[in-house]
Amino acid sequence: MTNDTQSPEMIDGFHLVIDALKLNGIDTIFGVPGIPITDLTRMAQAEGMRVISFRHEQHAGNAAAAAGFLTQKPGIALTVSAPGFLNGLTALTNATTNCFPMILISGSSEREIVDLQQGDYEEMDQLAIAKPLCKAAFRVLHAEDIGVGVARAIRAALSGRPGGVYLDLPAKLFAQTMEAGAGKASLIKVVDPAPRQIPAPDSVQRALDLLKGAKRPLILLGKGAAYAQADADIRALVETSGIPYLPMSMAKGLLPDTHGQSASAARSYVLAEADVVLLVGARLNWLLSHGKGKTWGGPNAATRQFIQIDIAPTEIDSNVAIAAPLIGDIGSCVSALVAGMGSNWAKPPADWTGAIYERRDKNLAKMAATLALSPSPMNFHSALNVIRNVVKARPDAIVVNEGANTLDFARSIVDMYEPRKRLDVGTWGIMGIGMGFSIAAAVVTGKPVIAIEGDSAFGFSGMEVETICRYNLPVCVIVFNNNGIYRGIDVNPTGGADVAPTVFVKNARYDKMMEAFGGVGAHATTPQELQSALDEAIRSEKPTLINAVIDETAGTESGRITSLNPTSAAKKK
Ligand code: ADP
Ligand code: TPW
Ligand code: MG
Repeated sequence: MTNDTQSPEMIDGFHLVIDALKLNGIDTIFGVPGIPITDLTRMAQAEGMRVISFRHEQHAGNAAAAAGFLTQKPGIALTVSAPGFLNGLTALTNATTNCFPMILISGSSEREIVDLQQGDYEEMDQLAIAKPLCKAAFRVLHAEDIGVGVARAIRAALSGRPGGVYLDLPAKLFAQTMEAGAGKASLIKVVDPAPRQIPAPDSVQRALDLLKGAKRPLILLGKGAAYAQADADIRALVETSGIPYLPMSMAKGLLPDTHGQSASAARSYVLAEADVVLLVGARLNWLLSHGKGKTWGGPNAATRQFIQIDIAPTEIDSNVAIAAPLIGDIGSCVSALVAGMGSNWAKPPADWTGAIYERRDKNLAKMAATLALSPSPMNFHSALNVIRNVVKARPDAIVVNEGANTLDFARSIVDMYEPRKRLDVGTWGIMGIGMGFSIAAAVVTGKPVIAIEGDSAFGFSGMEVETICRYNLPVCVIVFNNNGIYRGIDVNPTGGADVAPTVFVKNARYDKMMEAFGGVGAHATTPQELQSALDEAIRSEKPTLINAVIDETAGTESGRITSLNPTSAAKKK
């Protein structure tokens, strides 16, 4: 005999967080357990969420960011207080820099103790630290506010320019209880978190007028265009206008890199020569030489005009004057342009397109000749040629790419055929995204992942190969092993026992790391060996790491951005 039926059913903070996420269609958490969120990970799994546990929070954070980019839903990273939070913060800030939506949920210590700085377990004023480093930051103190907190975090991450949001959940919150019915009623299902933003008609007309008068127009597609999932509109824009286009690295594949209007292999020519440039979800930051200087020289340097499509109005004029800003979401802006072009839009002058495609085809022929060579040891080209062919045969595979030479060569050699299949170092050129991005790509798409990793780059997240094995993910990591950062040949000028700062242990066997956790390791010294190991990885979908031995002399300092290294003007006497 009990009176249970009379006592109201209760719900705790743990379950309110889980229910709030689930209510909003969020089904995966990337994190590292510990006080105070261990039970949150257990309960989330028990409630049917996918909980992917990492070895370090930075990689969980990177996974959340990549999941956000791929799905247009904020990826969720979950960390413990102070050190776990800080470990995740780099990823949150990187996501914000890349305009990827994610939410870093971190447990935190007791406010009363933290604020009086009385030395709590893992004490830190996390909200204050996160605030300047992400798009928005919130803290929830009462169980009945969890619904609002999660809703605000989702809306902040997704609306306007997407970005990273910090959600601070103090330990005490999880244990709080409230009546279950009231708890359920307090949750919010976010309606239309990324509303369409229709561009003003006069801004569309201004852009069309400018394009119409162009003699040497160019379209530049950025990763904002890839994120927007307006693939058909973008294709229509390119093909209706007939304008040559250049994809930024993560916009590769929006149209296949083999598309007739691609100007990728004539990049320096088109940037220097274009008279009207239409930017679609691409910022004029360092990756585009700030829209000025030698890269953008040529005869039209003084008169070149830019049209910029972006959802963030304050992006406009950030580096150079934008003659025709088009503010809105990419789908709405691009479809408005296409509608305005009508059915008999005049294609750009043939002397312009002809000159581009002639240069491009010449450069592609030159590259084909280089790719056909098979030097021993392998160089970047001969190894990447293998991957290039595999991706051509499996265009649905996702390519993750980091390093310096390994990044720059892969970006230009490995053609992409489908949208959002390439994930890389992004706006910061950050090392360490490799395994986190790979894990997220495999988890959210179920497709095979090929991670093309410099040996240094791989080291930043290498321990996560255990995570890849634990979840049996179809990830094939290819370490471009040239014994170091950029090259393996630097020597200590003093003749001392320490090696030079840029070189690693010679002839390291990264493949053994994967074998240690039950995955497949392969050691490849020729394109044939690389080919058969990669083919087998794609076929079997088993976690695989291929140690690809690359000529240690083949790379250059900082890959293609050597010029960003400061050089001293001081003369040695
Ligand atoms: P890339 O590095 O490829 O050049 P950036 O990250 O510099 O690209 O630029 C992406 C831009 O896309 C950002 O300015 C961002 O505000 C914008 N953006 C992101 N999503 C959308 C969207 N749905 N509609 C319009 N602009 C968007
Ligand atoms: C978080 C600086 C840029 S590229 C790179 C480093 C350390 C590694 C290049 O060597 P790798 O590639 O990967 O072996 P390769 O083919 O040229 O030999 N810390 C962070 N981010 C960056 N960008 C760096 C350091 C860097
Ligand atoms: Mg290297």
